[in-house]
Amino acid sequence: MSESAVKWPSGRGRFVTFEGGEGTGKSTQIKKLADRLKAARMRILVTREPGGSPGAEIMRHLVLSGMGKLLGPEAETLLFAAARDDHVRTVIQPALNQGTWVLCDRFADSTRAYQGSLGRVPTALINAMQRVTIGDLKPDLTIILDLPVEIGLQRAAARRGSGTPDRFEAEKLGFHQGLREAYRKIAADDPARCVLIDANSDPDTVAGRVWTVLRDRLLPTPASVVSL
Ligand code: Z5A
Repeated sequence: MSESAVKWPSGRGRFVTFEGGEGTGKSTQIKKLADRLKAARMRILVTREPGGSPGAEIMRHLVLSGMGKLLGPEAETLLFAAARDDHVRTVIQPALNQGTWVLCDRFADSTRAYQGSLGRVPTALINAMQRVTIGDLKPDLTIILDLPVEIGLQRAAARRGSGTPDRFEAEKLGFHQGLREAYRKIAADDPARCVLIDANSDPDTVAGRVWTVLRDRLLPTPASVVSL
């Protein structure tokens, strides 16, 4: 089924998040998906976390520079939460209400994986902050890109060139292996929302896998498809 043959759902937009470890190809895949959806005349907003709104971009600078780490894991988690609160209220929710589909590079699962599983911030605190920042908002679909850690780190290093690794890229190999496991567990625990996708192929092959999942999960059943 090509996108030109799809009867697009109307009403509230759909919220799709992309998650995964370093260099798994989230930004690359979001761009490919956005281009494909825009070509089908869908209204699409591409955004990212931390960041995505003017206030949250300030927080992004703080946490990625490593300044948040100095405050300790709980306070660093609060910075991510404050950024998310602004992003959801000022950007994501208004777009969804207007019928725009939102594709977001990282969201609340990143806090569970990085600060929860790896940073050992208690789940109760993460849950409490999630209630405050996103309330009932839940992604309609979360694509989790899965890739052997060494390959992801090689890709991230090649992209960075001679630049300095950010606060998370600089963590040791064991951290990134733990991250991969944390994401696999998130996918296994919530199969209604999350799909784990093998990202160890060329970008177009991975994009094909992403498209198949989105089509099967979020587009109308074949009975309502318009044949052109
Ligand atoms: N963080 C957190 O701790 N808690 C939170 O709640 C949130 C975030 C929301 C944000 O970093 C950091 O914040 C993040 C977690 C933490 N950790 N770090 N670092 P960021 O926004 O600067 O970066 P990122 O989200 O981590 O992205 P990334 O992992 O660096 O990259 P990516 O988006 O997954 O990959 P990419 O940019 O699309 O591709 C990387 C390179 O590989 C690039 O040169 C591509 O051309 C290449 N590429 C992509 N796909 C392929 C394939 N299929 N084959 C070969 N090469 C490829």
